[in-house]
Amino acid sequence: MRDVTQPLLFETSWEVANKVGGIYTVIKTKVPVTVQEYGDRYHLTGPWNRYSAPVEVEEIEPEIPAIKAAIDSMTAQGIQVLYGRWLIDGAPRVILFDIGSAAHKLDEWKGDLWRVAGIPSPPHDTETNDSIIFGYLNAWLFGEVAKHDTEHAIIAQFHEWQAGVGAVLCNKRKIDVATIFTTHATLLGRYLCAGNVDFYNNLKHFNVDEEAGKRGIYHRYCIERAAAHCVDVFTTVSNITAYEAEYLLRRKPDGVLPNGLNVVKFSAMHEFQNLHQVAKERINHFVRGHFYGHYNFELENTLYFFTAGRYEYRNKGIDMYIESLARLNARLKACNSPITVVAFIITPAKVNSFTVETLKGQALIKQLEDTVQEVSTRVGKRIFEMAARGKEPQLEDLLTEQDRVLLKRRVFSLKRDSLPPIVTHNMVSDSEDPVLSQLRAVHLFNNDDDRVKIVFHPEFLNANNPVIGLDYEEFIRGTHLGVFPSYYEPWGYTPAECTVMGVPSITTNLSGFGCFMEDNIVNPQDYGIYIVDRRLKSAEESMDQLASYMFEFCQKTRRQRINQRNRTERLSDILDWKRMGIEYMKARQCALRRCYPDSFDDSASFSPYDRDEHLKISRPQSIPGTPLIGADLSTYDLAALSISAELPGVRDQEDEDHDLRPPINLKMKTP
Ligand code: U2F
Ligand code: UDP
Ligand code: G6P
Repeated sequence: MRDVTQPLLFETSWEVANKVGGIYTVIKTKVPVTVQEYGDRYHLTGPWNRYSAPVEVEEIEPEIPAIKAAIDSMTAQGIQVLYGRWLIDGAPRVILFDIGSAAHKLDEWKGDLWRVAGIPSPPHDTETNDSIIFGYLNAWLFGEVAKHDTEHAIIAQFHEWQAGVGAVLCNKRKIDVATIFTTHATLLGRYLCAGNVDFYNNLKHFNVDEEAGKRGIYHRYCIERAAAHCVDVFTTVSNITAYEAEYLLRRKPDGVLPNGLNVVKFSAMHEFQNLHQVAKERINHFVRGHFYGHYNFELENTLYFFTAGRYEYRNKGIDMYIESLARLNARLKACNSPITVVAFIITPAKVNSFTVETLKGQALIKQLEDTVQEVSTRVGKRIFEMAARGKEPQLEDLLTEQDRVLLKRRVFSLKRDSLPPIVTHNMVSDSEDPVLSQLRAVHLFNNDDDRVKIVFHPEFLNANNPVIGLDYEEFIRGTHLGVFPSYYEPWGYTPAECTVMGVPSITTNLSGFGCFMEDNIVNPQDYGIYIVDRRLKSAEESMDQLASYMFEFCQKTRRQRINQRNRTERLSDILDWKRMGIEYMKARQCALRRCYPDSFDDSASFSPYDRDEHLKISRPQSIPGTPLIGADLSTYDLAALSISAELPGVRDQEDEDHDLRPPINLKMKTP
């Protein structure tokens, strides 16, 4: 009987040491807590990306005999395998396969996949071909490990359909491993939502095979669905995706594994506020250059909003963001607001390069800055010289004629006939681009009297960028509000990332993150998490709600914004893997019990997903009026009043009133 107390753990994904998308963030940030639990018994398997592996992975010799034997047997048959440490926090061991080195097996494996699982594979879908090879290599590895190590229990967790073939084969070949399949979205969900489909209302009625076929993804869909059905434990990243998977993949997930983050806490509590100020100054610098000639607004009264993510125009809610910005613009104008909003859209589109106008703006502002620097140095010297001679400096003595001319020239060069550009790059298809088309339709052109200005940066940010020279993380810190009104979003890292950096954000009740916050906090809005209702409201009403949230945010004083950032940042703990990782532990336990029932006494009755209690985070103590106000006291279990050090709700120095009561969490009575 295998030892279930010291299992070996394998996690398999196309994004191990290979950045493609959000799953890379999931796996990479989760490593430290998993290594802490499993140590050397933890391995990740992925594709050997020859381009990134040299910087991501340090090659070492495998120490566990069964793993060494498994790799040796594969390399003996010509498969190239890299065994090493992934150079990230936690330094986990990785096993990377060179997919090309097994390409000669592709046809044989495709035939086999059809025979054993009835999964077809058309000839020219490279991504699917790679997934098939990857799946067969994983199954090969696990089969060998299970053969050479009969002492330990083995768990294999597969992420997303690209790793699905391995899960199917473990089942078909009856390899003695406990299996988990975790999907981070469903293929059909993503495709259906991107089209103009009323997805959530029709979820129960789609003819899934037909819809997959119409979109040319039937074979991929087969892999995803087979994987979901072949494993001991099937999971997704949020309740909303679990609901979707139940209908589209026809298996109700056993559990939900929400995505966490590796939260870095500063020892000085207000360090993140200081970082906001520093990063905002850098954005200010960009804005002065970008809006040259029309820079008629006060940066002290300017707020930075942004949306970011992959360019899925409808799924990410960029359409709703733009429409609501137009409404916000109208409202701010109507009330003569002193506030200007600069709204950024950061999403990679097909581009050629920065526009000349964009580069020119930054160059001009730099020139002006240099000139002012030179002139002020000279002025300083003159003041000093005069003062040293006992003469009180007079204003008119300070600027020479030459300085005046120089400054005049610089100021003159800042005049321009055109409006400040909307987009920073030359787009490959300017006239058809959905963002640009909609901005034109709603007339957001960066006119002087517009209170909402737009900057569309159709490329992800990085610090070497000559225009906004900031990393994405630094950029987020400098902004005031992240806006992510997604229609299809299994989790949504972007608002979660804002939260841990203390930046308030707007999300929706169609995103995994939004639902998670709604589930865990009594009133998320108090903590700077605004949730737009896209489920029960019409699109029109949702846009109005979004515009109202943004408008309300514009009414806040600086002090209120600082206060709100503190509250937002306090939510970090609930997004930390130290807490979120617990759901992964439950899934593994469940898989072990289902795979090796004889090793457990209580397997039949055990269910890790029975939650006996569900604590919500109460309203912040600084909100006048605790959750008791207006609440029906009879629904609370007052005997269970508990003081918690772990959950937020803790007051902060910056909070406006000076109520120093400890945080109280009310447990709901079980009905
Ligand atoms: C789901 O997201 P996915 O991983 O399926 O989304 P992808 O299209 O694969 O990846 C988006 C990622 O691409 C990255 C960026 C994102 O993490 O960091 N990226 C980049 O860094 N640079 C580029 O030039 C292009 C892309 C799901 F839809 C989400 O809701 C979940 O949060 C996620 C994780 O569970 O899985
Ligand atoms: N992101 C980035 N650079 C940018 C903008 C976004 O690296 O300039 C990243 C961001 O940090 C986040 C990811 O893109 O991790 C988006 O993930 P999300 O879960 O929101 O959506 P997904 O793209 O995975 O569907
Ligand atoms: C941080 C800094 C403060 C600064 C404030 C600006 O809190 O620590 O010094 O005044 O940010 O906030 P704002 O919301 O106006 O960017």
